[in-house]
Amino acid sequence: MEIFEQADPKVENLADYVNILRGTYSTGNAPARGLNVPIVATPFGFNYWVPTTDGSTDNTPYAYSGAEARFKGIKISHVASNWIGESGTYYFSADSTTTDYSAVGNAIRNRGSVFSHENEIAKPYYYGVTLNADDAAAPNVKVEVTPTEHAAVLRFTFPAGAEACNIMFDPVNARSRSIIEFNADKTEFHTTSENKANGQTTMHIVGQFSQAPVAWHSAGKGSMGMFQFAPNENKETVIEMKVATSFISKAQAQHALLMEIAGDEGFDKVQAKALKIWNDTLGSIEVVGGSYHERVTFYSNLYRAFVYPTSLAENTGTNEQPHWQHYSPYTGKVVDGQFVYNNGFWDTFRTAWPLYSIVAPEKATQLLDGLIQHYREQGWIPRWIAPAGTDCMVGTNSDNIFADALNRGVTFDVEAAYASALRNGSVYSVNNGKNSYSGRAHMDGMVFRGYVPQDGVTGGWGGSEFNFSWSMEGSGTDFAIASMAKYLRDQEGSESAAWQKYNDEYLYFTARATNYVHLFNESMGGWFRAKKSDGTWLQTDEQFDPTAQGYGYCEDNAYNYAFPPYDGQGLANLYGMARDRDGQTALGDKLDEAYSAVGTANPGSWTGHKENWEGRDAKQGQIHMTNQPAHHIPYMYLYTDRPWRTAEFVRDTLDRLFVGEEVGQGYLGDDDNGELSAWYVLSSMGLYPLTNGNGVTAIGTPLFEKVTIHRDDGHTITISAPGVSRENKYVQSLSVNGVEQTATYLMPEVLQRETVTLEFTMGTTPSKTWGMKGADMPPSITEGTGRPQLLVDHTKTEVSTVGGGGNEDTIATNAINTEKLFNNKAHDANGYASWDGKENGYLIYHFSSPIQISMYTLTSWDAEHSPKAWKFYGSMNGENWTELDARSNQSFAWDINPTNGGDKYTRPFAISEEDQAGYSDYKIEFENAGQEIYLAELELLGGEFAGATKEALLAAIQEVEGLTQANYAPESWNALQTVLKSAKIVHEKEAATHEEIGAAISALNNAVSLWFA
Ligand SMILES: [Ca+2]
Ligand SMILES: [Ca+2]
Ligand SMILES: [Ca+2]
Repeated sequence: MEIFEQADPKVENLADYVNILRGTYSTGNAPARGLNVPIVATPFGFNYWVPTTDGSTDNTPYAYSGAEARFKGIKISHVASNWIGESGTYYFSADSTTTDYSAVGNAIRNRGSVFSHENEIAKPYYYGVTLNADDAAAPNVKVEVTPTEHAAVLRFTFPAGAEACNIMFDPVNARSRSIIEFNADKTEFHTTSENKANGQTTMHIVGQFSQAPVAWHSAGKGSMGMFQFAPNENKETVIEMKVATSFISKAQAQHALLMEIAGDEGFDKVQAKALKIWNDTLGSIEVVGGSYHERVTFYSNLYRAFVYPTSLAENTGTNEQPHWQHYSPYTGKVVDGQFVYNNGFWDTFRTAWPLYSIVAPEKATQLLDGLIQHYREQGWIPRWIAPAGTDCMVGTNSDNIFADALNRGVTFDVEAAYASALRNGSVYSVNNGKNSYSGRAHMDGMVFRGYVPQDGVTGGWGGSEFNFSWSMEGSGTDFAIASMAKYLRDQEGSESAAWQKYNDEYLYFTARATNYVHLFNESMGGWFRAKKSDGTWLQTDEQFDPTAQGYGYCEDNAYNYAFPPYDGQGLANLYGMARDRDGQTALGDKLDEAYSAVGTANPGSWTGHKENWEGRDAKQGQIHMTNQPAHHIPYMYLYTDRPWRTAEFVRDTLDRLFVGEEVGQGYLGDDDNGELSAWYVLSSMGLYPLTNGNGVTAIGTPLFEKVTIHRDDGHTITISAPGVSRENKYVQSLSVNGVEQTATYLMPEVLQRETVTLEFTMGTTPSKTWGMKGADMPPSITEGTGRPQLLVDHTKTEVSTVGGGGNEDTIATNAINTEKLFNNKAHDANGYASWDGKENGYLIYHFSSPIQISMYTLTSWDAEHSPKAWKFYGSMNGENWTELDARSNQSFAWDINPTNGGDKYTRPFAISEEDQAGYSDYKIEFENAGQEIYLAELELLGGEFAGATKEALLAAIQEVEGLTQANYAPESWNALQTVLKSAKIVHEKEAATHEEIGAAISALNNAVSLWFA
């Protein structure tokens, strides 16, 4: 064995740090090391030009090693990911041995040439490989490609004396009517790809050769074949082929070729231009320090983050006066504007989009415009776009993308983006889960319960297996909507109608953002667990295993779903209550326990193994940095009494989990359209978009001595950390534009200044001051140390119409089918309450005991029959009414893509704080007599424990006292008695608050449902 030190290669161009083969040592269901496609393209380009070795799959076309690692050709590709698929494909390859043209029936993907990685150069702007001398098909032939946005040049170099000089072509999955047509002198050809998955249409391909082929052969119409060129006897034969594509027309492909590659420009000139584009793009972040490996990782990851999303826009104008148009995968028409795809937002919202906003806000404007275009064309932004929507993952995380970008100062069509987010959060549509795969699943009930139960609710992605995660993502995306609403409200003059609507939505979605609390179970030190529709837990403590995947958790387990990031203070408080200690300490302990737990790969109820294995291999206890649910977790230490632990686990991840690019690895899990890559780029700069949606940036630990971000709007952010190293990783102090701060976050406006300077002082031991004060923590929804404030509907599902008074909740109304207003369903067959409009419609809800209602919601049945004007009253006695709210000119319609009769739209209406009081009766009276009104649901929202009474507490106490000890295990019985004792103390306390009484009732109910014998 020989051990030697190799000097770092000298790198002149930033683009040459990039290794596009990182992450290609992967196949689908084995542990992945990136699961990446080697993409030669321009940044956020139109076509991918992909060296292909793996003929067995379209989705992961390059196998770094193994039996499939034989060169098949250069593929025009638009692959979204291994899991989503491919469209718009066409292969080109080389052959120097075929003179028997019957061999053209041998598809490229069944061929394959032997090559060595040593004879391969794989860069974003260039790929080239020289096939081995002993290869049977194309010995010593060199194949190269270099891209423009919509075109490329391929170069085939055949050695002197080659038997034949053939360029093979193969539409592979696109054969149906693909045919080669030539112009008169055979220097230009046109063909199509019919690989039209998921809304993609016919791709036109136009090619031009540097010399005319002497012949061409095809196995038949729409089949593979070859172009044949005359070989030189005594010198190399070099054939260049310029290729452009279009999803609009053949003429547009020709137009693109003319615009992007001048007639006299050959391969080398195009390559020089592509190199400059990538040098400029990667030069938006300059790093000083770090090892060669770290710079390769940094720039390779920056490339990876900047190669998605893909653009579908084509310039039908000129270079001087561009006119951007695209084929719409929704309408099938060619329309104006930008359009982007190849993105799954459950992945990319976390890091990739915030990275665009921080580094390239002007590019982000264009990308966001291309994303909003999905809403403009079909009224929804899908969860996964490839290019039309596809049904994958849980939650409408485009909401977070817009909220984060808005709060980071990026300019875009905020009204349309907000409408998209609001629709996701407010509307049950007949479209949910259908063709467009739009909106959130389970909207017919989640809005009213505050969570998606694990039983009796199916139909969203994952069946019912991931219902817990649908709830948790719902909470996080509601936080994003609230963040946007607040921003938009603050742009309005107060008292305007727009201000009032945004304010209602801000308050409502802020409350809904704390719905994660519904799933918090205080038992066993506190866990977020799946719940059933009757409010009990899916599993008893005995059944519950926090290492198990499935049981509601999407792609991960309870450990990795234990730390939702939007309300760190509230989260800490919950753990504090579960553990009877200070919240910051309790959350710190919880995180330490997760990081020090024994790593396992327990699939639980889930069928997949891949993410399990990857997570265990990360060797960070039960925390799985290999997959998205955990990506923010190391930063959650910023909400604890030990914020320095963030530096330890961020640094550990940067140091250990991005290695192996020398053998096609480089990641410890799927990169997922640049998301894991963007995690590395941001984290290595010491920045992280932890509370994703409000534009706040958390501070971790920088990796490089100096980083300079040259934003595309001309701003400059400089981050310096002199002497930083693996040992010297703890932040001691931070000065922001010369001002010292101990806060571990930056407010949104800080990174938007024209010049920003962050100067870190690093140390080898944790600082005693950095991040240690309560006020140093990133902002949270919850303030103080109490339980996060939930807003719940206080109406009962079973309510009689006897009318007025008594100990039961009752209603009085002139509507019919009023039970449909309280059944917690937006949509059920013929399921609406209606007023016939012969007189003003009204409904009085009488509570058995007074409750302070702070907001009410109305859910439309359809836009046409929704109410337009009404007044809302409260009363202490059912006789004297106080007006609490009045509305007019209201609408429940969507301007874009209204769904006839289908959309159930829940709108919140807040009661001003000074008007709120503990009323026993509430009345809504509509003012549009003469018009029929239909409503699907009505809610009266107040604090979680606003209705808690001592009578109810006494009933709960008596229920527990009536239980039989013999039915319980001794420890369950003892725990129950402890809760009972505390409840009795609250009951005897004269001045007990609603919150204390409610918490006692809730603890009793919880104990009874969990601790069965
Ligand atoms: Ca993943
Ligand atoms: Ca209903
Ligand atoms: Ca309800």
